[in-house]
Amino acid sequence: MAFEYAPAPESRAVVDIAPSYGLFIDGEFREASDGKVFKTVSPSTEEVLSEVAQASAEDVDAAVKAARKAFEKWSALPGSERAKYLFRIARIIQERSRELAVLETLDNGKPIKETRDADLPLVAAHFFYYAGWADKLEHAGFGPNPKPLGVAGQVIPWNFPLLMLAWKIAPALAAGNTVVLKPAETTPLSALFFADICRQAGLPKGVVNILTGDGSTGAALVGHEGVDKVAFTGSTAVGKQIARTVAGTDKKLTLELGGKGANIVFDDAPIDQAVEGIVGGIFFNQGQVCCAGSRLLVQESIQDELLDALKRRMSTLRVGDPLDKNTDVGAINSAEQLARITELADSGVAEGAERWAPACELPGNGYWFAPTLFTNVTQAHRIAREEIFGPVLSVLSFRTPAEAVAKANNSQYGLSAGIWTEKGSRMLAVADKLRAGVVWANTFNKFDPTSPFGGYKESGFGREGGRHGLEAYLDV
Ligand code: TAP
Repeated sequence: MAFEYAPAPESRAVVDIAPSYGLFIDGEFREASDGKVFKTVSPSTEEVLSEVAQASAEDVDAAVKAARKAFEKWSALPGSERAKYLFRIARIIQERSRELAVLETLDNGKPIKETRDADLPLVAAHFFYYAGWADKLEHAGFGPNPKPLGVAGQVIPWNFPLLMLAWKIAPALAAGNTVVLKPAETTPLSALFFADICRQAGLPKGVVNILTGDGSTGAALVGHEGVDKVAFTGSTAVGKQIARTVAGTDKKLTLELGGKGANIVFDDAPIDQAVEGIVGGIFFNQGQVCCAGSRLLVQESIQDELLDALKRRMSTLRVGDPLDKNTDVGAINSAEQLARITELADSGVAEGAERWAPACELPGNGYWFAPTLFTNVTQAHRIAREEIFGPVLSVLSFRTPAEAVAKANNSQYGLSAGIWTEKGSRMLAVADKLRAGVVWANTFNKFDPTSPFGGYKESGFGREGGRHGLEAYLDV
């Protein structure tokens, strides 16, 4: 199994995809204990990319045991030695970023422009950043002698497969933990490629284990008694289930869940800049972003002008082949996700909102949804309350800053928000009142490994990124 050479069609000749992949346990690729496999398809063509092992509870046990064994030596290494491995991994990611970008685009459906210019540089940056912390943990503000927790069980979603892996694995290893990670069922390939990078970097066996599988694999991992720390990113429903599993044990838990971010545009905002921010906020990664700016709150006096400009800009978005460097909006990750988006968008029409989308031809095969805008939206509408996780923007208006804050905070979620205004004082005053873990001002969807990320309310708890991100992996 593993990364044997497989001839690839011209369009994706940059990366070799083997016909089948095993689980990465204790530094080796191996078949699932019961021989089960599943297929991973390209959401833009529905072509089967590869067949991947489906980890059983027995495999989870083997991976956790391998991680436990590796923990003894890994945690005892001087931080400066762990840093060397992380720096090496970061450099290999940079060297192989073309392959990784194409692989991620094939398996996820997101535009190559994004994997190349956003995902991959951020992935490498996270490993570089946490490599820098590995020998400075006693200066991180958590006391003189912070200790790693042990084995981290990590479950990640499909929207940023490799970036979510980096958010989870880089701080865990820097802090001296070992890892068992389960990627999402629809996007297993870049995590397996990463396993190969771990081997290339000479990372000791068992420090990183990758288990492909479905929700049952995730549940077995989270519930395994040998896991000391659970880190989960995904839906609020599964997050709640995991919190129940972990309750009453001594496992440490961080949850990064859904969102319904408000992007607030005041009447003094630079309109063109705001339009770019709104488009990036909701159409980046087809809107399949937990911190997407999926609710546009616009001050009433500029609503018509802003919506005209926004519709003009949306009409220029290129939807289609994600491997085409000019594509702005790629494929939806799966048929299931497309069905969820379609159902919620239809509910918007049924509840009386007005739907608009630019004329655009969608490819025949694959899973596609045109960039869509809803006006006449009320706060009671499902499209204003529920996370759509797709390229669908709900527009609401407000008259005063107080009304904007009240509407922005009227959500079960509290992950992200954006403010567009020329006034610095208004930026600070509004940001202070927003119950959102991240507030961007005159920009949106900007990420940096040095800054903590996480939510309030049903968006979860704990912070990833920055110095705060270390705390989740240390006994402090
Ligand atoms: P989830 O079901 O939450 O999937 C996230 C991860 O958890 C995947 O690896 C999944 O495995 C795994 N998982 C599923 N059930 C589990 C369980 N009982 N115990 C442990 N792990 C489990 O998300 P989804 O179904 O892909 O998407 C559903 C909705 O969640 C989306 O429409 C979106 O609203 C939201 N979502 C939010 C985020 C973020 S970043 N906040 C990310 C993805 C999705 P499988 O992939 O094999 O099912």
